[in-house]
Amino acid sequence: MRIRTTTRRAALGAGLAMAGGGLLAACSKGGGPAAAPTDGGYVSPDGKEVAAAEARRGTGPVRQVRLTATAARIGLGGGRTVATWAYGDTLPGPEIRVTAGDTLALTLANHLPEPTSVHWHGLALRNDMDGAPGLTQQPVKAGASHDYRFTVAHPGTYWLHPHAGVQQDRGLYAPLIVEDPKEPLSYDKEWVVVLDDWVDGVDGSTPDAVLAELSKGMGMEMGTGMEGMEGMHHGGPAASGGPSRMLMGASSPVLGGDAGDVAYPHYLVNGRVPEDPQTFTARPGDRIRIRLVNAGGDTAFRVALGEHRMTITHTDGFPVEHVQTDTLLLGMGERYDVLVEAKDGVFPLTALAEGKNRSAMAVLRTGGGAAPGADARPKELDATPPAAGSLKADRSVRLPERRPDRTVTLKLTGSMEKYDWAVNGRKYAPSQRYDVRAGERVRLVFVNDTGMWHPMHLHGHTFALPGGGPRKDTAIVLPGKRLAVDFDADNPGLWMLHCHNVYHSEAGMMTVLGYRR
Ligand SMILES: [Cu+2]
Repeated sequence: MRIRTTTRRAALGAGLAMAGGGLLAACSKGGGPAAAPTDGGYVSPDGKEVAAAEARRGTGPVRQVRLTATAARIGLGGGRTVATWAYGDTLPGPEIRVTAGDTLALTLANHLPEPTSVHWHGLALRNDMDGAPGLTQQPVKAGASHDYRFTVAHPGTYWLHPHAGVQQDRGLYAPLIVEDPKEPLSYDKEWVVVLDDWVDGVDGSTPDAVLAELSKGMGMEMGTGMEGMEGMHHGGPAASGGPSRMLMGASSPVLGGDAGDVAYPHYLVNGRVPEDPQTFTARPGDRIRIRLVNAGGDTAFRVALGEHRMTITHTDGFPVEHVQTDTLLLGMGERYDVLVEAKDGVFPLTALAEGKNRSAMAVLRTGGGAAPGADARPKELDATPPAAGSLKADRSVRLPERRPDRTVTLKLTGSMEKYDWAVNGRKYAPSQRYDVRAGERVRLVFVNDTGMWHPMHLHGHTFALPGGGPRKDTAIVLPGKRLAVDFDADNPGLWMLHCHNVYHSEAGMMTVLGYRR
């Protein structure tokens, strides 16, 4: 696959994207609407094609929201507090809830010491509101604010986070729930459950220090025989700040081997450690819709609710044919909605950090009894979670059969040893383009040439897994495997396509789909 490179660079060229403050000083203004180069024959994020696609979505009632990204001291429960960056002073950030068809008008105030943005994970929205600095907008500079305004087309469970460096692995994330004006499910209660792996502000660690440590690669440490030992930490200190967080030997059969790169000190459900969990109360017999979001940086979570079966109703916001399961696996960025019928008692909702032998927990309480311990491991976790590809899209959202007009092959490359994660051997540059044209049926073929799993995420579209499979925006690609997904190119612009392991994407496993004009 050929990569087109623009020959000229606009004010925000390849070298400036996602760079630090020194380079950003070269930008005339932060948060302005125009961003990417318009030469090279590609639809511009603020081009007329993007405006036309937005006009087709219509306009609904305007929902005004203000969000502040700021340094904050956050309690994780159990007396633990951390200095981090968050949306306001809560973790997760404040839930945003709108109805499909609404216009969301959100003003982001950046009180962080560095540039940021908001990306609306999973939304098929207008390209210039997608929040990819250096591609679809200027970075929102420290002290500046930025107005996002767009029509929210599809109901479902989504979330938001920055698309700048490894900021997402701090506390900068929040759920975005889009209600369906014609909701077909009936339920008594709804529980939004956001999962996270936590390192920021613990013993001096930051995600940036973790990235610096990982970026040095395992180098000489390879081949010492340590990689076979479960949960073994790398011996050396981090590049700057905190102890080593490199994880070696974390292994999971359902992830095809190596489970992750980072040994996090905490795993959280709705911002709390399992020793001091959130308790969700309901009555016995209540039907509860649980909306699960994996906001982690480097952790797949295996989730079960003790003594309950779950009925899977949606993944990545889109409905599926209902399937009962004991347990679920969520890669980073993935969402699942399930229905449960609450039994009488007190039950752990456990999120096992897959392959890392640690867990997060919340509690469902419908009756008396002692709360489960922090290390509760419901037996339902022992079941094999269904692969997303085994689910079927609900008929209402099934992608019609059609021969692809274009196939884009994306070889996932790199290794832990060199920490050189990339797509087709090329580290991310904002000038990269994989061409598509509006109106095409496009097939993306992910070929995982690495020894690790990668949750691959496409912005602005919800693709379909093969054989009438579920509609998703984030799909796990196992090591050594190939996954073909199809979508209709109906949302013009420049769209990020990347691994949702925040350390892999930041190392370079990220590229751009560009609509040709
Ligand atoms: Cu990856």
